[in-house]
Amino acid sequence: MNENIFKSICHFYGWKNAAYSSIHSGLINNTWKVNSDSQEFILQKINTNIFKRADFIDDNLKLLSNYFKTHHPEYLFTAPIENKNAETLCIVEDGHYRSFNFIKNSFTIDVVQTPDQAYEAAFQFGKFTALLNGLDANTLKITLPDFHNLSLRYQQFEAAILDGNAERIVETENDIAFILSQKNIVEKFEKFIHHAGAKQRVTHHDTKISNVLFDEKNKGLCVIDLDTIMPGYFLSDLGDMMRTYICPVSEEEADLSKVIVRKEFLKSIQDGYLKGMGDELSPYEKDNFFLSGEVLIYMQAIRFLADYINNDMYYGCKYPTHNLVRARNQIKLLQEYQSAIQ
Ligand code: GN1
Ligand code: MG
Repeated sequence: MNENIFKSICHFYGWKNAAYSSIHSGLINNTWKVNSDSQEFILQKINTNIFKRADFIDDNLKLLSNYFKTHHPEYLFTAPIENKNAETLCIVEDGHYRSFNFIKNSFTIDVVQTPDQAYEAAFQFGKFTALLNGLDANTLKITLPDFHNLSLRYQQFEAAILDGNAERIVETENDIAFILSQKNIVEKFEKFIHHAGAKQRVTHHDTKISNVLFDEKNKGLCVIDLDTIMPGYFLSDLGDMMRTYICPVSEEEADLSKVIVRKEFLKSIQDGYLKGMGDELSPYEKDNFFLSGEVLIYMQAIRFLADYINNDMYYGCKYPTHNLVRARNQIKLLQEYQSAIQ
């Protein structure tokens, strides 16, 4: 980060003697840990190429924070901190920043190693939605329109294979054919969302394991990374947990023989999520429990492959075939998942 920018941020928050170090996590926003007069903070720059309305994120977090304060004051909600003018969004020359108190003795993990961790995380995400069941989800602002709209993602993919990088389209012929062959998942998704038994609730939309804080006893504390909280279906949160907890390696893994499904983790996610959600899910939603993983893994495969074909405009890449590796990883995971839930 540029020193003058950091100075402006310190001025905004009133931080003295502050130093920062980068935290490499997440594909979209930049994150740092800040030490100021022996207090610790998390600082984040919002990627406004993707989140066009940083103010919507800020409004949502205020709404949620107030709701929790009134209805569940014991819940640890990691709202952005205020400066002395009660502002939570710090706008400086190069963009929008916000900061959070660092929760002492908490930690995050990048890969789920034990079924207990999967249980704890699933419980936390279920509990988060359940605690907010008295809040009308439609009062939240839409920070990313159509974020988990699989039909739209599919259409964007169709556009990519028409107009994208021609060489890459040829190179990924087999991957494209596989994605097209699975279009029935889009149909199942459409049927689901139009059914009276499917409900929109306050949904996190990014339930990967690094978005859960754990305490020293390895118990889940709360969920973080709250920018994509919007009205949504349970498919999103449960499905992204399936996508990211059941496999011993992450979406970055290029060795596809390592992309397998650990069935005992499926069970832990199921138990933790249902415990956290209490009586929330309808019988129809429960009947579609495992559709969640199919929809989310498929959507992520589509997004990575479309991004590769579109010359890595969204996710960026650290090496030329990075998004192709990610897409193939997710395609393999989808195949493994489909066999596991048979
Ligand atoms: C992005 O930035 P990060 O890692 O929290 C993406 C998610 C994807 C994820 C894949 C706003 O999340 O939808 O599942 O990458 N977030 C956005 O790693 O596109
Ligand atoms: Mg995120």
